[in-house]
Amino acid sequence: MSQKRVVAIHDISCFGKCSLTVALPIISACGVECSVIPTAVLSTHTGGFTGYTFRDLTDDIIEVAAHWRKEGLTADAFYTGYLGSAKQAEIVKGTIEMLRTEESMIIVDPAMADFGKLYAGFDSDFPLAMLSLCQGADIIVPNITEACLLTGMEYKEAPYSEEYIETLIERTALLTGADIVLTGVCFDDSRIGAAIYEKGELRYALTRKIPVVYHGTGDVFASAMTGALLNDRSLQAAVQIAVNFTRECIEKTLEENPEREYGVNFESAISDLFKVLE
Ligand code: PXL
Repeated sequence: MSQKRVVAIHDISCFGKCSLTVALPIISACGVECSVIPTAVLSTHTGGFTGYTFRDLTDDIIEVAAHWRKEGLTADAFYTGYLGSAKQAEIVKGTIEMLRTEESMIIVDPAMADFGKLYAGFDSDFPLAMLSLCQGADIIVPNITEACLLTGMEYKEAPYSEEYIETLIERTALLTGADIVLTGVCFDDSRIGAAIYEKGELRYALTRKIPVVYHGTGDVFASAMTGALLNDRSLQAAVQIAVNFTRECIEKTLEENPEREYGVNFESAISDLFKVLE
């Protein structure tokens, strides 16, 4: 079997582990080639830092895609994350349509918000552009806030009722036509994880809850899930692998107690991810 390839389309945050600096090592550790299309370069991520630089790379995306097309380069999966603007989301949608094959899997993490709020720097028109990108995806990986922004449903804080999660995930599925992996699902103080809505069926992949919040865990989760999917795991199995791996990264971080703005210590857990997929 030939090696699989993912094209990861995210920003580079030069400091603070998230987006491409997380997707590249994690997908590589899964034995999958990770080509990249950087969407922007920031000096740090935007959560917990102020005064960060932001260089938009929208024009480069168009040139990279044009060159790849000429060379006939494609991939088994396209995996998008943080995008710099509504216009860029539209261009990324066109780029994927141009480069994909019929078999390519499209995974969209609509990384734009958390804790009930859009990330700094996004305008209120951004969720609509992200919705359009999600509508071309096979699988989307929103957190609760992002699913609320996509559907217009009211954001609530955890713990959730099963009814709230079911309604939110069903509406997200109906609106996007994609399979949904909803993260940050938690019904009580002891467990947390993801809800999976696949071909009309709802399931859960939960683990024990560590009562801390770290930046970048959404990217760790979605990257591990992508790596597991390209290792031919079912969606349910890939999500459970990613849930367990994310919890392990949080545990390693907590043990060493570094500054939370820097992201989680996925490096200490990555060999376990590798072993699970062997
Ligand atoms: O982890 C998502 C993410 C990615 N990239 C940048 C971010 C964030 C979240 O805040 O700021 C630049």
